[in-house]
Amino acid sequence: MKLSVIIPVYNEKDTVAEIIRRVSEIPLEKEIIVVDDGSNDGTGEILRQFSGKVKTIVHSENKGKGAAIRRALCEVKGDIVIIQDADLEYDPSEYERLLEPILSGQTDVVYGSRNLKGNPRSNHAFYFGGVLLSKLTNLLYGADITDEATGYKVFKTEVLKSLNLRCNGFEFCPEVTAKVLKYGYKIVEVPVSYYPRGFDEGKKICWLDGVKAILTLFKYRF
Ligand SMILES: Nc1nc2c(ncn2[C@@H]2O[C@H](COP(=O)(O)OP(=O)(O)O)[C@@H](O)[C@H]2O)c(=O)[nH]1
Ligand SMILES: [Mg+2]
Repeated sequence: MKLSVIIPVYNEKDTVAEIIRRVSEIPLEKEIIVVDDGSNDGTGEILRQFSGKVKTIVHSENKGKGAAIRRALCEVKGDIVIIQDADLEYDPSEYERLLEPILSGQTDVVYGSRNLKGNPRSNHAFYFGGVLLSKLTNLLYGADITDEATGYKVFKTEVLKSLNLRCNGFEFCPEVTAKVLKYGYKIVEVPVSYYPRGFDEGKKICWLDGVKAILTLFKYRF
């Protein structure tokens, strides 16, 4: 079993080297695919230090997280894909637990839920926005998940490739969730740790992405 770690990156000069180091240390057979999505803060220079160790794809201009993941997916050679954000909000030492339900044949899709253990919360808007998105997902798709917007999403490669993803931005999450459920796959959640960062630390997602997420969940339902 080979794991493909996709890391979408946009202007993360303070954290990208550390997250690549942490992912590299995980004792699993894996490839790391980084997509530098038009960064202009020096992230590109940092990534050059890792040439040979990670596969780096460079977008000359910023296209969005969804576009970056779709581009990386064309290069994936592993059997299982995990999406890894380039900040330090999630902890790669939890990969083994995240992979277990797929490796044991229980499911094809795993989400790491931040709400199944006592994690610090990001600000109220993010936290309650996330709860709302999860409840709406459950209502529209008959699912039973607690963290739709989690960064830790794990898929059998063939499943992710079959979803025909179209989105460019942060709608990646609701699009992938909607299609996975619509096509009848079960999402198994595993509790994960969460170390929320603020806008001053480079967080890019904003309230408008929450509105787009709601619209995206409706769009693929009907
Ligand atoms: N490729 C790409 N990645 C992005 C973009 N915006 C944010 N990201 C990455 O997506 C991840 C999550 O971003 P973040 O702002 O922390 O949002 P959150 O973790 O989903 O709340 C980080 O790794 C960012 O570098 C973008 O425009 N393009
Ligand atoms: Mg983040």
